[in-house]
Amino acid sequence: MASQRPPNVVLFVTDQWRAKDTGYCGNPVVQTPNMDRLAAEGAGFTRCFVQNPVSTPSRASMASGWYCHVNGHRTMHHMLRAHEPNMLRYFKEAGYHVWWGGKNDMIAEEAIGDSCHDRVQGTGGRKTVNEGPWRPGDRLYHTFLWGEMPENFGMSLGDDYVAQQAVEFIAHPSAEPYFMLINQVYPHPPYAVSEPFFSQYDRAAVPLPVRPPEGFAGKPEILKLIHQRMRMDEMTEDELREMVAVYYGMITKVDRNLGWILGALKEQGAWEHTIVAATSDHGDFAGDYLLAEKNQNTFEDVLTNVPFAIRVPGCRPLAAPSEALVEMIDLLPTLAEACGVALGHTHFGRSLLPLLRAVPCCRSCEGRPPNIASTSSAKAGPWRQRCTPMRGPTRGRTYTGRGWRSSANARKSTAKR
Ligand SMILES: [Ca+2]
Repeated sequence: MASQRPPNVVLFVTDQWRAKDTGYCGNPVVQTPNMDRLAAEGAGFTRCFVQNPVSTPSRASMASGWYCHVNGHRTMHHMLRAHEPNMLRYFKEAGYHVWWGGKNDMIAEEAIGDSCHDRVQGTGGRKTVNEGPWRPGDRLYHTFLWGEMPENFGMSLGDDYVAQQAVEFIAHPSAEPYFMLINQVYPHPPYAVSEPFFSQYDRAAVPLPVRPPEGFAGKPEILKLIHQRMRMDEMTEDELREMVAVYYGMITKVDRNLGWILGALKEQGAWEHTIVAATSDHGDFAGDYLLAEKNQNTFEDVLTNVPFAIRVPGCRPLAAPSEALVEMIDLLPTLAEACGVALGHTHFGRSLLPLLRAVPCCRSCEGRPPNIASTSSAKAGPWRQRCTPMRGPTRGRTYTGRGWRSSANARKSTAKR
């Protein structure tokens, strides 16, 4: 019956966009009208944290609901394999048409065929490598600050191609409900963007990056060493502002592409039966602590706190952005619950639907503000101890790392490790 048709899902994932440089999170300078609109029409979270500051561990966690250490997804080289659970395959096996555009960094080659129907990758334009203005030995060579690029800049063209292909699919969708993963590379460094985004921001109006503590006291030694190698302390104030302004331009460009997707869903009449979520796999230093890019296993907030907005049809918009602590591993159980997709493995995320529906998330929350959640992160807020975590499925098969078991035994086994 048509009324029982599950909603479509559109998941828009950028690369290296941090929460502090998002309009709805309170940044008064950067222009992110489409992310802000999604947050206003649904829910925007200001304290969403990813599980790792680099792509593959973060994306593997997003797709599996596992923390990085659960099954060895700690580095860029260990993607989700065929015997491991992943978000795309769950939806495919549930009858969804799965469209996946853009970069991977998530699912091993052996499992891609089982995880999607359509695989669209960005093409065209010049290649990124060696397009920068600096050569080895130049003072700014390691800073990733490239500045203005031509319109046919490869990274930029690839994003646009994927977003336009997504728009095309939305205009000519599958007969089945669809699940779209739209990956974008921006605002991943190099800090490089074409007009009009390059000149969009007044260099005098963007904030100066946060300075590191004296001697990097209290910070991992590796950050100080990377800082020295990047020669970031040789950058002038004008160059640091230039880095921020270009990074903002890249953010506004990828937000423009999100706008294409939101517009297509509304134009095609799909808005009211499509869940839309937009986020990033991790953040970026963008000059903070006199660092650029990101670094594995350094958990600064600028790297782990990402924008996250989601709209679920039928849920009323939140009155304001939510300060609830949420994690990227919460995405899988949220989408699964909203779409009636059963998850058959032990995972560590928690559905956000109670927050989106503005109802108490557990008995302990009764009478509390509805946008307060509990999670297991060190960033837990004041309500952490008040909420009883309701993690993972309590029935069906459970994945233990050694295979599938019935849930009761498996949960006991997992707990011992
Ligand atoms: Ca990334």
